[in-house]
Amino acid sequence: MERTIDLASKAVLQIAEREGYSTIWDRFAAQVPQCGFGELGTCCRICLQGPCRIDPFGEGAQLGACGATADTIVARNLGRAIAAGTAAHSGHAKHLAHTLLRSAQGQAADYPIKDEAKLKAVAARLGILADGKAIDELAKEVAQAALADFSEKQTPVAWAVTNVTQGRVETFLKHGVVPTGIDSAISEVMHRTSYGCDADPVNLLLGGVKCALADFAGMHMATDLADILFGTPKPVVTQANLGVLKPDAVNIAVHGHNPVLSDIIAQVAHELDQEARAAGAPAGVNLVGICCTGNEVLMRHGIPSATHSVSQELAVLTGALEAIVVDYQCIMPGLATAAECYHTRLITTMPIVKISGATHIEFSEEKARETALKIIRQGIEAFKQRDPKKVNIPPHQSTAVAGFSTEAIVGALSQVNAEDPLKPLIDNIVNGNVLGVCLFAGCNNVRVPQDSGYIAMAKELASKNVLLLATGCGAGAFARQGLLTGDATSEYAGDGLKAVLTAVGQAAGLGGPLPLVLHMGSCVDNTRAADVAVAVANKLGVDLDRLPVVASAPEATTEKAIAIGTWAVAAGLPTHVGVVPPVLGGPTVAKVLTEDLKSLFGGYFIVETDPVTAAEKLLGAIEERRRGLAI
Ligand code: BF8
Ligand code: SF4
Repeated sequence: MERTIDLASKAVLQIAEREGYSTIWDRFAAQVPQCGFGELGTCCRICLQGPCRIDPFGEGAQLGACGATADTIVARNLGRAIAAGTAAHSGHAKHLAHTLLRSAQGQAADYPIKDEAKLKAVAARLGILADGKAIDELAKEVAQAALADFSEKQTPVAWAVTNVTQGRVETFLKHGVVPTGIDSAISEVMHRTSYGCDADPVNLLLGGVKCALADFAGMHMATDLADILFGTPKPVVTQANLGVLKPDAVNIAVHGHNPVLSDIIAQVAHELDQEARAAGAPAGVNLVGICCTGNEVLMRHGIPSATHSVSQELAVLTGALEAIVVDYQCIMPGLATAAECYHTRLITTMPIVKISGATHIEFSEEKARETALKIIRQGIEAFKQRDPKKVNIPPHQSTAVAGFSTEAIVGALSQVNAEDPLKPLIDNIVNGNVLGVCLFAGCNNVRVPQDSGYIAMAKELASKNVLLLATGCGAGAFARQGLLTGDATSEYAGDGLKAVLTAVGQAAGLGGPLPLVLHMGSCVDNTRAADVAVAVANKLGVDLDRLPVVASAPEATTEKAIAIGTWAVAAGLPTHVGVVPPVLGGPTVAKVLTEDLKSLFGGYFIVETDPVTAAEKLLGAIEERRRGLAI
């Protein structure tokens, strides 16, 4: 199977092959064929009597030792994946809530409140009165409200129910899936899936939905608090792909998720340009991003994106990366092995993420600047050990226009209609210039030729006038492949979509169309897309499950992606997954996810590995929604 469609990745993979370095693709090949029970989701290791496995052909065991059915095992495994994804996203949010609290209490001088307007907007949404309060006092109350959302309480998780339509809240209440604490929702899944508890697959799945709504809350909180502390993104122009590494600079990559580390590094990196020059790098320090923390600094500072997800090791294999600085999530342990072959320093920074072979420099908000400078100096030191003969930076890079927060999109639309910014979007959806909206989210996956799913689907949907939004490593794929540009709009958009993107782009002063795909940020920023949908639904006076809005994760990988997909379905969206999740061994579970959830929430999963067929199925879902609205 082809490994990637990305030219830069192909070039570096050739070097890896020549030099005998293994990458994720080689290690994956060594795993094939993978365990059929695991692929179907019917392996249970929940108690010490296991592993128990259910024979998919009906000839061997049909029950686990305790009597658990295939559906129970599959539903429990899925629930635990959602809980893990929720723990990751909301752990990130909790971290930011503590940072905001410290900032408000004067204990984190490097983290001033950057966006007071966002702070006030979030406070207002939570019902916290701003009148006459000092900014720090308001920030403290918002941080405390955020932290209060984690524990079990009498009231729903505020970040879950204040960010959706009233209709959704009623639907969630009706089905008993409103979380009353983010951590307690995770804990409840762990409890109900433990030995000898919930054995009803549908009840288990509803428990998973409740946890996924806690995931939505945590993600939204992470975005809100990051905007308050670091600023709400505005359109920026930058570059993407491995070609952003510079032969004559100290190249430092930030990788992981939380801007609490990467934003400070972005703020101070150029203070050490002189030291880098003195070490022999005339171009100074060159900061680049990988994965979602890369998206965070790309959105707010225009820091170029080197790569994402499945190809992260390739940044090291260019031989030109001095340091790769990580916080948490999606950091492959294989990076340490790759770094050993070069002068690259892998630097871990969080107490919960240490990697054998890495250097650990613990990061704390109290000493943020100081630690950031120390980390950059590690890169400068490493530069002195760089072997010029091993440097192979592929020449590929693409221009990428990013920074489309909800506020930035509404801002661009308000240049067309200042009184009623959403009206131009809604009018164009109604008249069919814009057939519908598709949010692309999620990762790259070693099972799919890198970027191929995203690009094939986007071209197909855009040609049929579907407005495209993207986040996470999906946005990274579009950035690398040149789809975050006005030129891509001219080349691939259908006539209706092209006219709309051109009119808005010109009104917003871009001198040409908006990009074919609007980059809304990191994975937690999927909630920005949800905000746009909620605003449109409220304006139209219909609920989310009636909008011609769909979601797709063509190359999903992580437990976080499973949690996101589940809340997207609960929010009412037809949601495509391009990688078969481990649920097929549970026929009831598979049917509930792809069919029955529709009658409960309006949304449902579409599992389809062929991108063109997947695009056709999403177009069908959009058409069905349009017929429902009689447009
Ligand atoms: O949170 S898209 S591989 S980096 S999980 Fe990870 Fe997937 Fe990338 Fe960001 Ni999201
Ligand atoms: Fe087997 Fe039941 Fe234990 Fe799972 S919980 S490992 S199915 S005995």
